[in-house]
Amino acid sequence: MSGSHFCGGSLINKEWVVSAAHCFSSTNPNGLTVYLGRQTQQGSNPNEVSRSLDRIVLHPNYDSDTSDNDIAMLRLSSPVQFSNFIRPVCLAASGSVFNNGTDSWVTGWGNIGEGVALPFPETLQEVEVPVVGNRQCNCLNGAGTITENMICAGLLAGGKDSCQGDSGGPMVNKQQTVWVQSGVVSFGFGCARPELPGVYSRVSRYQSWIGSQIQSDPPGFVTFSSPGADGDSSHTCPGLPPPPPPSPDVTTPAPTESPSADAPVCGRAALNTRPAGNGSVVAGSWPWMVSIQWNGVHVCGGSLLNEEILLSSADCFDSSLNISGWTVLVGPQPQKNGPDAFLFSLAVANITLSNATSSSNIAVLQLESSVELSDYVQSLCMDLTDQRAFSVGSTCWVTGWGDRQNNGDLVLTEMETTLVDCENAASTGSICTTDMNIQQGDVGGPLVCKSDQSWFQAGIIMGVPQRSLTRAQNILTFSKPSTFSAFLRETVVDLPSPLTLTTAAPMTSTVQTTDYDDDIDSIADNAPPGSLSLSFLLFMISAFVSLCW
Ligand code: 4AZ
Repeated sequence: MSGSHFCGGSLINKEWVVSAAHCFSSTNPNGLTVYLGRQTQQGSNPNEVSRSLDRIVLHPNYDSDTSDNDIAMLRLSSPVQFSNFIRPVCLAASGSVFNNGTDSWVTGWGNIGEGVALPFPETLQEVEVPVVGNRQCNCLNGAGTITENMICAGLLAGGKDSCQGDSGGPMVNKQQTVWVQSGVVSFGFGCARPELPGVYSRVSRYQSWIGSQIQSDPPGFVTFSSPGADGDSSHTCPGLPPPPPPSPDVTTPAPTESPSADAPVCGRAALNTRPAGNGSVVAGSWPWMVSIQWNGVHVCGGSLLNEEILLSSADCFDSSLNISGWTVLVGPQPQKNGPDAFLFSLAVANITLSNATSSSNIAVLQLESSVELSDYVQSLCMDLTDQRAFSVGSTCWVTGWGDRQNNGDLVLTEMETTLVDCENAASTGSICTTDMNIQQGDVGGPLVCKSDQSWFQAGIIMGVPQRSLTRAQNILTFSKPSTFSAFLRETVVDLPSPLTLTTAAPMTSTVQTTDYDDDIDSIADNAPPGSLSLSFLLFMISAFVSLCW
């Protein structure tokens, strides 16, 4: 800003930079410049490119009092060309694990000691620091200061740290040949003091948010996995609840266990033991299914997208009805009836309908409060970019409370089906299956398919199918969630990610080791003064990467 460095940042694709929210006093991008390929703040930088900004996006839940969610995204005024000096970093995917002691590197142009500016010519500094587990970091910094959205690093002896002016810059960890960003420099009590590790925003918590801001050229998300058990889980501290009892067998964690503190993930159905026959359902098989009820009577199905938002069909909702009459029942217990048939009943805070003109519409319901995720309550994954490409011949499932000889009882049933060609030029945005007995009570519910261990919503039941008298075999048509991707990204900001290895877009199929053509850009951010007193997944990398290093 005005020719002065104020914060760091990291390039994540050709036009987006990640930085810290506290670096920006407003979202006005005017007057800021980002420098890429820069080494020194003074003198010449032959490999440098600069860009102005056209957008600053602060995390919607950034809390300047607690520094929770201290992350921002900056969109460059135009894309930069990559070079040997300018290249995007990979980002830690949701579900990444950084055990206590994980080797990390932080870079920046901040102070080299408390109140000690980086001397001329202000060359970029690097420091190597180990991760300090969240329990221990909370203990050291004061119980309650470190949230799940933060990750700490530093030496107990002090002497190495980030500092004022380093804010917004990256903390990275090398996994095989790939550098993965785990943190964004956020805060600390002083710099490099003994027993006060630096605090970073935990990048893996923001995969959905970051993805939701970027329309094309997705950044490279990579799951970082620390080997072995995390020593931090047994760290004891007076102000903290006691650590959980040790797992009976660390080599085979129970399948019901959450993968890491970086969850939630979507599409997990730990109790779904396919294959099973068509018919009534075992509890927990379809943990995202919700029953949407008007005055206590089931009207439509729906699918949970996160702890407080669900998806259904707009056909289920009439704007003349008072919202207080709707309830959503979550956590179906199919073998039970009556009041015990669901784990939770929640009121509806908001119903938002999409406004597509070329197709029927979907409804997004916001619940009055969040539900607690468990084996019986999970969110379903959404493939908003059609990257999963569920192909003709795949086996998928429809679940719902349609009346299929249930004598009026509310029974969740499941129907296996096969994806078929839609056979209709007007079917873009649709996905089709062989015939099933879909009833009014099923409308709003999902067509689900499994991909890479996770369940995805491949289609939405928009209405009761019209029976064709001219065809021997009916083909059922469902709307694809991707048809409504813009609407869903806007109304459901936090879409959890599947527990897979990466979500990077397949751009090229091999790791590039040769030079790229150049491209550049620059970044700037404004923050409090700071600086560094710095002193097996390879196969998937080859499958997905070219994009980050
Ligand atoms: C700062 O003021 C700052 N030791 C950044 C990082 C750290 C301390 C202060 C971590 O921007």
